[in-house]
Amino acid sequence: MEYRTAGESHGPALVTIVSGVPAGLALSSAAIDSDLARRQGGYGRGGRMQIEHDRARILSGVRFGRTLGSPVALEIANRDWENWAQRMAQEGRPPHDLASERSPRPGHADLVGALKIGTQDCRNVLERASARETAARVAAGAVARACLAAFGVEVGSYVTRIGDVMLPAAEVERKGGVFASAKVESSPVRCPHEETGARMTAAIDAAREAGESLGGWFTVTVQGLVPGLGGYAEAGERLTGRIGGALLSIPAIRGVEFGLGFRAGTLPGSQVHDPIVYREEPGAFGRIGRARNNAGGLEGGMTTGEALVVHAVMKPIPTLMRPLGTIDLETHEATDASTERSDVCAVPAAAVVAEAEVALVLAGAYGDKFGHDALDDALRAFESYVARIAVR
Ligand code: EPS
Repeated sequence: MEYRTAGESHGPALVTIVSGVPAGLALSSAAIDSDLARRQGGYGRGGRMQIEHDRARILSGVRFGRTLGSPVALEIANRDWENWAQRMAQEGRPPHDLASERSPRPGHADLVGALKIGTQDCRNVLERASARETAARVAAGAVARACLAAFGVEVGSYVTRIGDVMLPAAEVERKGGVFASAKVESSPVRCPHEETGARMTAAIDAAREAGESLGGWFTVTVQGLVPGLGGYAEAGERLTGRIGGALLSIPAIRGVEFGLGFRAGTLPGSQVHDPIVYREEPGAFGRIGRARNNAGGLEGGMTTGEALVVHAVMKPIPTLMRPLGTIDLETHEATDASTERSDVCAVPAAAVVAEAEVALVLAGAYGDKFGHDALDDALRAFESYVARIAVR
């Protein structure tokens, strides 16, 4: 499933067009809105989230509650637009002094973007580079999530680290890397371990107090994936690359690991690869399974039938209330980086965005294997495939 987005952070709206959506999928704006609300949550968000109440308006591709097989266009209005109508006007001249827009923030797209497009007004860059755009990605991802649900697939996420506060590895191992969604959704930082979550919120408070920002780590899990999605024969089919690339396209994401991750490079092969077993009790896709899931659900660029477990690291938000040094792009004098309203920590929100990105890749992989045209046809092809691999 492919998507594009458009829209500035303080423009009238964000839009997305999702293509590759099969016909016959039940889709309502309510399903999309619940994901948008999850993205808006999370302890450490800034004042903007008090203003916005993100809702998707379906503009195309749906009739009588079902998709038509045509592109699905979605619009999310920016409520804050009315406060920015002058500064973001599409006509006329800038009404204000641009000095405050000429101090690029280290870590944001401001400086390199301004050089790239030939402007000293960093707002021309930052309005689009802002992670506000990820609301549109989440809306697109909700369409993919609905499609995956038809194949019995469930996508979730949880936060494992904020700054120096970390979810104990023993907790993760105890749960096999997958937590009940109720535990996660009720945590203000999407951390399934209450005591660690409380320490994370305290770390965010301390960072806010110090004019700092914090990054962290999160994990996306996907359960119910049929073995054999993706492909080993062509570089572009490999889900490892497609999921990795999708996650790294999210602003501020700096690294991705699957399953055992970087530790796989520190252990001998016998401790890394997952023994193949023939189970007494058949699972959803037959008796062939794995004794463990160090691979994180991918082997040879394809799903193994085990849960997909993918980790990512987010760097701290670049807008600092005690700003780093920068230069004025016109005078070249040293100055402080601009300080506009922002988040202290957006790791919980980034985890929801990552769910959307992973869902889009996987819904596309189901379409590639079972057909993109009509959901019913794809489900029939899926059932016939499942019946074949189950008896082998
Ligand atoms: C965001 C909206 C933004 C920021 C944040 C994410 O709103 P505003 O800039 O109006 O305060 O809260 O943007 C960034 C972290 C960033 O680096 O650009 C959102 O909707 O997620």
